[in-house]
Amino acid sequence: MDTLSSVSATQQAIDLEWNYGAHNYKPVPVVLNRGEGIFLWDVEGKKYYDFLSAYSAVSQGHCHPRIISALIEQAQRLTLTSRAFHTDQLGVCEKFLCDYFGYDKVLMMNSGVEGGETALKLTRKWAYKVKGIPQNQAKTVYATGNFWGRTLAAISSSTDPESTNDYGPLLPGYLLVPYNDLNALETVFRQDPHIAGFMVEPIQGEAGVVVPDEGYLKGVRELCTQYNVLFIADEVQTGIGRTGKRLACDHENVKPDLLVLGKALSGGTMPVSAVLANDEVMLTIKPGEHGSTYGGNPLACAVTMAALKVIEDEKLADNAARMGEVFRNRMQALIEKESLVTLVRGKGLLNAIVVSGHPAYGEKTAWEICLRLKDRGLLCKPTHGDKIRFAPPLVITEEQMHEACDIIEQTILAFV
Ligand code: IF1
Repeated sequence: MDTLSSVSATQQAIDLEWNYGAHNYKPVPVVLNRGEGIFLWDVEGKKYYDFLSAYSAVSQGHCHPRIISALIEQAQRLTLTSRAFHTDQLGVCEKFLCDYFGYDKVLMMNSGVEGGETALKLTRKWAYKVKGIPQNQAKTVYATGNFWGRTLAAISSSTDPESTNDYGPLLPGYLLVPYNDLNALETVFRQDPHIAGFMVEPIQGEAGVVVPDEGYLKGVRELCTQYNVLFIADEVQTGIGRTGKRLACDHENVKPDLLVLGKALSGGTMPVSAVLANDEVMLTIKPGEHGSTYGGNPLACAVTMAALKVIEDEKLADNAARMGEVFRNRMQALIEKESLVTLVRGKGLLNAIVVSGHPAYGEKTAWEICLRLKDRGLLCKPTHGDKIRFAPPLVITEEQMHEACDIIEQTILAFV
């Protein structure tokens, strides 16, 4: 056994995780201990561009001063009471969210998947109490390639064996249609009168930043209205400025019946999620029929309001739109240099490149590229084999974007 002094701080930390933590992740081998804005530092003091933003949860930048001061101020006063009692923060935050996104009411939860589960439960309640679907016959539709979390309800709609293998039996009452296919969606709506809702990501994140055709979201809205099916937009990853608009649905001016938010809702401080809907849907859940110990806690409310004010005051959606253009243009130039990059796609600062397999690395090429990017000071992670997602905090400047793209370009062109 090496003495601790001969093992780097990085390796020590990695060994501790390996020896005492579940092996449910394969992280990039870097150990981080500080974040500020778009930058992260590791335990060896090395600085990195963060091009993952904790999967779009740190859109306002690491440790944003306004959000952190809201966190500290509230944490020194009151953090949690449970919903057994009222607090001075919840109603203020609920009104803020409803005014900001334009809905009658909001139900606050914690993780993004709890937001999805809450939307599913609201949809079932609405199915039986409003639409009049017979008890236990309500169905919800999802798109192939969907990802909305790791609970059994979430993986029950998954088409990724890695998410579902050995976790059966899965939840019944689910139907799948191909993503970005309005004909398939209408067919299933027409064939089955017991459909209560269609939950869909406006851009599929985990599937590799799959952007649907222009008009897809508008078509979903029209079909859901026509067939009296709730349009549930999972904007946990695409929402809150990430795609260059307040919500990804805003690119087509469509308003979902249920809006699911998470991640950047709290600016990367703590898990906060929310489902927004109008009264016909939201009031189908009565007292005692749903909830969570930490749901809508005063600390979550304080950071949520600060996090959204930062998005608005710093015009981060507009910046995401502009910096996303810069990024995609730089990647397009790489494609034209006949490099390993075969495709770039995305909206705002939710982008991905597709890389061809290098003879020496095959399907591990994307992973190897990420390791070399790390060595050159940029952190990102592949998704589904040959795609690398690039999603920096929305506060990135044009100069920083070019610096980061220089690193990506040098790494790709030097990849032999
Ligand atoms: C992990 C993926 C991204 C999400 C959408 C709901 C949730 C997520 C569109 C649930 C969460 C996270 C989960 C996280 C990695 C990350 C992820 F790679 F897993 F798929 F972003 F694409 N809807 N996505 O993307 O939110 O319960 O996690 O708060 O599981 O490692 P959550």
